[in-house]
This record gives sequence, structure tokens and C-alpha cells, in this order.
Amino acid sequence: MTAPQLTDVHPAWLPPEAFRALGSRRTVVQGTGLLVETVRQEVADAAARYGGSLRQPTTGADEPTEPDDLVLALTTGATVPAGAAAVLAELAAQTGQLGADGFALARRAGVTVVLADAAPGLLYGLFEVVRRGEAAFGAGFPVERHRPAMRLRMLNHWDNVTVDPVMGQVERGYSGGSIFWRDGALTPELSRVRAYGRLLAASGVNAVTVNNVNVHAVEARLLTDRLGDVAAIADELRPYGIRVHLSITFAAPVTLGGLPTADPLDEHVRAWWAKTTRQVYDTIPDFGGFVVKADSEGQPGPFGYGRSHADGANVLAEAVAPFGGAVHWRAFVYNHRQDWRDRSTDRARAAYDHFAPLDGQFRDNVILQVKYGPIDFQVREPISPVIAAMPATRLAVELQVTQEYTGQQRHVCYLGPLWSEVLGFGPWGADGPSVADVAAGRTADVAGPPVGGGGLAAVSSVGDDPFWTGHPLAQANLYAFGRFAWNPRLDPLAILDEWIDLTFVPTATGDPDRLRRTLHAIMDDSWRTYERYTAPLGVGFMVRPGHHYGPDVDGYEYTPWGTYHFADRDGVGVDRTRATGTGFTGQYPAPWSQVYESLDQCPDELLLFFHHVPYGHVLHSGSTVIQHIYDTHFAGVEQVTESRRRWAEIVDLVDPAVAARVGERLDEQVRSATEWRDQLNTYFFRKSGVPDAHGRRIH
Ligand code: GCW
Repeated sequence: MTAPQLTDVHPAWLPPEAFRALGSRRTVVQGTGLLVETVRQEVADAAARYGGSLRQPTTGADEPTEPDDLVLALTTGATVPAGAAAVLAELAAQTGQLGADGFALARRAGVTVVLADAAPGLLYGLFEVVRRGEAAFGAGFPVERHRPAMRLRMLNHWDNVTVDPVMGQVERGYSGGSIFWRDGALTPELSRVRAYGRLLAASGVNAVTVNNVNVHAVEARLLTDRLGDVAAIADELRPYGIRVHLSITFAAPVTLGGLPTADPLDEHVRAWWAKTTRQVYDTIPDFGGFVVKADSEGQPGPFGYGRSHADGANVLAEAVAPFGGAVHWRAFVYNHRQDWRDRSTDRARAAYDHFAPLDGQFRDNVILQVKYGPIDFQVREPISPVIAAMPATRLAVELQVTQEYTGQQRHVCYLGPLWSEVLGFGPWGADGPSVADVAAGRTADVAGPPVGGGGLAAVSSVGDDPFWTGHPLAQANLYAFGRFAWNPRLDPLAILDEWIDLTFVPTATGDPDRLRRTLHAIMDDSWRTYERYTAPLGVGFMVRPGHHYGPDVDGYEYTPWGTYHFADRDGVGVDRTRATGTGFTGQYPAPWSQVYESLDQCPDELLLFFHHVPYGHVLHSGSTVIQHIYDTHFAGVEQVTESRRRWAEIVDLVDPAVAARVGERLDEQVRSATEWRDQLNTYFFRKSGVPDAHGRRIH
């Protein structure tokens, strides 16, 4: 197997040039097994291109004729190549403690050493060496131990097998068709699937689901008679250490099994899941498990049988348990047929109301997958209170790499800073465990045994587009997701630097410093820029209904979806206080229950999420709400215009196809941001009658 380099597809963060440092060295790889072979092949390909060599370790006397520059070895091997012996000795006390994915890395006496207890760790170590480039072979450095914070680092594809009449091939996909499915069949381009696995492994991801959580009729059959297609995808991803999971429908015992019920407590239903799951593992022995969207936006679930979500999740968990599988059960459950006239129902409350009472009732291979915010991947939301409410349940936090609500990959919106804030947030206050700690399995002090972490999950942004993600700069989000799942404490701008240097390799770029500076200028603050020209102060959802692109302030205001802003002539925002509103603030522990309840303490950026205030309300920033709306919308468009200008300055430094694609998307971003600005400013000017303090043009 040769590492896939596709000619008609952008190489993203693994262009051949990124392997130059490694490929010009003498390397030995010791160990056996599929993933070790992957490592060996990666090294062999790079060495063939850049003049280095791959030495086969000999058994017995293991002295190379020339010293190795790089040793990649499993600690479990009978012999470790000579150059690694000193590092191994230092690690001796800890051998066996690097975990399946961890590795040790050191450079001493002119040899760079990667040691791992298991093959996946060796692969991650290899990609760390690639990331460092020449620095991996420069000055010596002492032993570093690397282990991922999250055991499960999963991307969910919302891909349909057949093109859905409303949602298309990929639900909320902005990168062309699916890389797995085409017009009802498995993709003929399996080499692309393998190349995808390689990119994901290099970012740290180790699991994917291959179909939409909204499971339609054809997709349901991936579990049974279409399982061969899933196995074919698993075969492509396995050499890169990526397990395949499947989204299943809770109604499968009825729709596929012909049973009269899918009641999770029914013996026949249990037996059907057990039998069906056994067949899955017979075909795909390393199958990861199931992802389930139940009783949500029309999907079937246990409520239909008067059962709880714990009952529903547990029957599936019992079926996968003998094989070491997991069930990711989504907490995105709310009433999507709400009456907008009813001010007492609050969609933000729903996940907590449904799930918090079930804490402790899930089997230990159930992972409750919780969107980071209580509503739905808006550019600004508070952290979901569910994250702090279920200490006896394994939780995974769900992010959205596909930019459904953040510009749909037509806008530059680098999400690293958002995710860093989310993962670093302390649900019990700044001194307590963070959201990332919860996902990694470390919760606040609670009675009872600690539960494991559920990891990090995200909706993928990848399609069959030649740039993978539609917008070439959106590749940074995909890369950043994997890196955060590995280490949530990484600095989002340092991740961006990694991505820039891998993608636009400095040795192959005319003026790498200028390119890096400009990309930072365009991307660093792009999430906040997006926030500025869209819905203000955390209120969210002022998008066009259905496709969710572009502004429509009242688009969802009188619909059943539960996403309202309540703007009138006097003010705007949702009163979610205990004192006078929906009581949502009471779902948080201290200090946030108090902070969010209090008009004085609530952070500006979330003000309208928690409070309904008059337009003249003065923010901590000193500005009024209405003036803040005007100022941020004017500023946001200026920033996008500036980004467009800066991009034009560096087009000579990048591949013309990338230059053209990014340029065209920035043009659209300027147009769209301007539309956002004008609609939002005009809407709020007409509602409030308050003129802009600076007399700028409002239509
Ligand atoms: O963000 C919303 C999307 C739906 C999606 C749903 C979910 C897959 O608009 O398209 O359905 O969330 O997360 O289940």
C-alpha cells in the first residue's frame, strides 16, 4: 500500500513537501502489524521522494552500518534498534503506560526516537515528526510523553446514501457530494476515502460515522443488507487507525426486522438488536458502535413506547457490549413543534429537562453526546448545562465543523478560538474542571466511582469537493478539531500556525512570513468578525429558514422551532431568568446560575441569550445595545473587506486554484456580510427608531 496522493484533489495538510525533513533521513521502523506497515510505507514513500532511506531492522545484532537519524519502534518488540535503547531505558518505568494512542518522543545523540506501546501510537508519533519538520532533527530534546486527552475523537458525517430531496447528498454539507456515497451507491473512489483517513489520522481523529443521524430508509439498511458497503469503508480507514461507527434508526427492529414493535424492553426487540449487532461484528470486527438521534426532529425513539432514553440507549449498549462497542446517544432532544405564542416553553431547557434526571441510569458503554450549547451550534451560545449535570454519565461534547451557522464555508470563519473557549470553560467556575475535562472523564468531585470520558465529536465538513471542505481555508477547522480532541489546551493560533506550515510548506513558498502574517490577519479573528455582522449578543438564529444561509431577522420568529428573539419596539432578547423568565438559568450550578441570572453580571456577549432588555440598556462595554448592534455590523463588514484586500496581496504566493477559490468566496463573504449588516441595522432601526450616533447610512 502506498500512501494515497490524489492528483485531482488538494493535498490539504499533507502535501509531499511536508515530508521533506523526514524523507531525507535514514529511518528504521521496528514492529509488526497493519498500522506499523502504514508507518513503514509512509517513511518509504517519503524516502523515495527525498533521498532518505528506510532500513529494515535485523533480528539479533541490530547494528546499522550507518547510524539511523530516526527510530520508530514499539516498546513491546523483542529488540529495539540501538539508537532507541537509551530512551527506552529512561522510559522503562513507564513502558506500558503510554496507552494505545500515546507515544514518547526524544532526540539525543543525533537520533530522533519515537516509541509507542501500541501501533496507533507509532502512527501518531510519525505525524508528530512530520509536523515538526526540520525541528525534529535539530537540537536534542528530552523525552516528551504524548497521550491524547480524549480516547474517542470522532467525526460524524451527515451523509445520505441517496440524495435527499430536501437536504441533498449531505445534510448541511457545503463541500459538494459525499466522499462515501454517490447516488445511492458506495463511492467508486475508495482511494479518496483512504486519503481522507490519512488526513484525519494526521490531525488525531480516530473514529467516523459514515451516515447521517437522520436515518432514512436506504441508510437504515447499512446495518443489515448494505453492511458490505460499510465494511468496504472500514477497510480503507483501518490502516490509519480509524474505526467506523454507524448512525442507526431506533425503529430498525420494525422497519428492518419486521417486528411489531421497537419497544426497548421487549424481549424480541432485545434479541433482534443482539443478533443484528453480532452480524455487524462478524463482518467488521473492529466496528466502533452506534450513533443515535432519537425522539428528535421527527426521528423515532423510546418515547413512542413510553420508555425513557436510558431504556432506549441501554438496549443498544447491551448489544454492542460483548464486542467492546459504544453507543453515542445524542442529547439533542426538544419539541420542534412548539407554539410560538407559548412563552413558557424554552428550547434551551429541553436537553437538561430530558436527560439530567436520567444520570446514573445509562450503561457504561453509553456515551451521551451533547451539543456544546443548549440551542444549536450558533456562533455564540452559553455552554450546555447538561455538561455539568450528569456526573455519573459518560459525556461527549459535540462541535460542528461543517459551518451550518457560521458561513457555510463561503465565509472565512476559523472556529479554533470558539472551540478553545468552549473546551476551556469551567462549568463549575474558573477553578473547577473544564468542559474538556468532563469529556475526558474528569468531573467535579462527586460521590461514587468516576466514569470514563466520552470524548469529542463533531459534524464533519468534508465532501467530494477538490479542496475537501469547499473553502480551502476551512480545512483549518477540520485540522483544528482533531488537534483539540488530542489536546484541548492547545492555543488555537498555534494550531493555525501548524496548519499553515503543513499546508503552505515554508520551504516551498516564496515568502512564507508574509503568507503566514496575512493568513493570520484574515483568519485569527474571523469567528468574532462573523459574530459581529450576524445575530448580536448571543441571541442567535436570525438566519433564513431552511437552508440557514444569510440574514432573516424574523425568519424563525413565528415558527414552531423554538428559536425566537422577541424584538419589539422597546427591546430584544429572551428572558431566561428564574425571576421573570423561563427559569433556564436555574439549570446551571454556581457561579453561573447567579452570573447569568443577573443583568449586571451577565457577560455582554450572552446578554440577549439570557435577558430581554431595552435598546438603551448600557453594556459593560459602555455602549447601548442598539449602538452596539450598529457599531459591530459596520465594523464586521469593514473587517471582511479588509480581509478581501489582504488576500489580493498574497495571491502570488499560493497555488492559483487556491487563490481563485478563496478570492471568489471572499467576494461572496463581502456581499453577504453587507447584506447582514444592512438587514440587521435596518430592522433594529425601524423597530427602535433610535438613530446611529455616528450618522452612518442605515436603509
Ligand atoms: O443543526 C440542526 C440541523 C439539522 C440536523 C440537526 C441535528 C442532522 O439543522 O439538519 O440534523 O441539527 O443535529 O440533528
